[in-house]
Amino acid sequence: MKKLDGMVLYDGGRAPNPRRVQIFMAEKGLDVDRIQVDINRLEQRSDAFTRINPMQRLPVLVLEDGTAIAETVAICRYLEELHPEPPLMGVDARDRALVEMWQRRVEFGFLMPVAFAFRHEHPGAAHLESPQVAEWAQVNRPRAREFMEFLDRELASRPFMAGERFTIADISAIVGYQFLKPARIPFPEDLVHLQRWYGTVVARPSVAARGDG
Ligand SMILES: N[C@@H](CCC(=O)N[C@@H](CS)C(=O)NCC(=O)O)C(=O)O
Repeated sequence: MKKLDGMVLYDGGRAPNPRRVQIFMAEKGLDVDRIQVDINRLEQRSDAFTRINPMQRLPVLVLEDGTAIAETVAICRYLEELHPEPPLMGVDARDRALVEMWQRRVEFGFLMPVAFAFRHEHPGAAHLESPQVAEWAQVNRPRAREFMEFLDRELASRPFMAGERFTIADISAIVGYQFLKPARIPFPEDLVHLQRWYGTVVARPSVAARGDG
């Protein structure tokens, strides 16, 4: 593990976006000092944290000069530029565009509907999402399922979301997949290509990595 000096990651345990950065860093063999922010106790809404990220969301990477980088993909982009190996965001102009395309498709087409299904109906998310609109959760469950069917068709002809190589698009899809249960969306056991993909990626040591010790 290579330790990133002078930076602090405000981490959020097992929540999906903090998990994306945890997996991304583990894939690159990077470690960093972390401060755990307890989302369930709404520590992200404290005055102290709001000064770091006015959006009150995690994760956030704070650099030595005090610059606060929020937004998961922005953090990953920064780390990718500092530590390009192994590449997780593409290797040339064409590949970077395709990885970005799939990362965005997965984030907006899969991760978001799964998150909406959780946040708008799960009693454990009531303190995070106010008001909770149960109908919005119900609208998003079939959308998540339809997107998984789309991914299943795509994965019939390639091993990973964006092609032949594991990338950030797979990381976003993994956290979405692992959030199906709390979102009360059935596992897509009938989607054989998606299941094959998941069986491969879940075996990667990075997926078991935790940022909270
Ligand atoms: N667009 C942001 C979203 C970050 C986000 O929503 N993080 C969640 C944890 S997965 C959070 O901090 N939730 C706190 C809250 O809802 O109050 C990103 O990509 O990092």
